[in-house]
Amino acid sequence: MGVKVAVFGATGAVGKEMLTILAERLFPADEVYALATRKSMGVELSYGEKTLKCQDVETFDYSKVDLVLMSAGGEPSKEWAPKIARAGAIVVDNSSAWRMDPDVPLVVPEVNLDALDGVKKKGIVANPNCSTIQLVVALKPIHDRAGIKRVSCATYQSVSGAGQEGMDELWTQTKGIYVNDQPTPQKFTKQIAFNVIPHIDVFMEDGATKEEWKMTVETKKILDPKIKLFATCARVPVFVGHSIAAHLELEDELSADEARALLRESPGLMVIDKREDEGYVTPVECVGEFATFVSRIREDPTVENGLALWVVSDNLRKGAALNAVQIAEGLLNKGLLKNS
Ligand code: 2RA
Repeated sequence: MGVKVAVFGATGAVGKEMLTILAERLFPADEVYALATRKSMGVELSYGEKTLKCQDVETFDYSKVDLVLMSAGGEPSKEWAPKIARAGAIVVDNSSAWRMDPDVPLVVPEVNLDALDGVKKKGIVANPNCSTIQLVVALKPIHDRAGIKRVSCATYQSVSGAGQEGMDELWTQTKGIYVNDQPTPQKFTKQIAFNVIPHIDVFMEDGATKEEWKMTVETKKILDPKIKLFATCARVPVFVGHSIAAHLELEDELSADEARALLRESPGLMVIDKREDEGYVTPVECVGEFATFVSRIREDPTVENGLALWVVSDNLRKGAALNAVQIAEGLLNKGLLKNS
């Protein structure tokens, strides 16, 4: 018997991608439900060749599904994930609400798939932050081979990380500048068109933003608590695709050639790295792809065993919806779904 799946927050950018990727990867579902708030009732959404009508998150019977993929923000997740788990379904949540809960596994399948066994505690699995996901996929093989002591990174995050509103703001502002109609920033704190904003999420006591804090604490939970990570996260005028410049300090020496060969054979990664024009990946080329791309692999002579990487991935796919569906595949393969 197939799995019964619901997507909670189906009308959002990530929710729509979850439906698309469930179909693309032929996830063995015999029922898929699109759920959204009352204002979206009846909205039609694509699930492969099928069209689903949105149902109400408030009245849906969660006891009839095995799995709920959630992308609806932290507050709805805090309210609904425990209720849904009590109804017997496993929740894969894309918000930050449960990521640091010690009884909730935080999972990137290429990195710590076996952490899924912890789902039995609360019936909830947390999907990490998009920039964390693509980073740890690239860090994992290097950490296993040469040990990572420290990572310093800068991110260049697309506006779709802030949802449909973020994409709409970039589009409207960009058009507005050409016709001298400068709409005041709404979603972002400053103009995003033709600009870069070194601020994602809220500021914390130590001057870091919560996005930067997430990269540190989530990398420690997923990969290794001993790794020291310092990040600066910026928003850039790109619609989809996050990029990260990562600078690593390793325990053991690893040449750029060795790193390139290692990453080439590692799961979830595609290495595009030639020291010539076009020999690297840019965000526009990663859109719609499953892979996390690695380019500009270089030794860093300014530190002992230094290595630099350029890591690019579709933040709506591997950074959110694809990772959530891969978690669902892992739950199924491990026999952790009630119908698996
Ligand atoms: C962002 N990582 O890019 C955050 C949430 N998706 O805005």
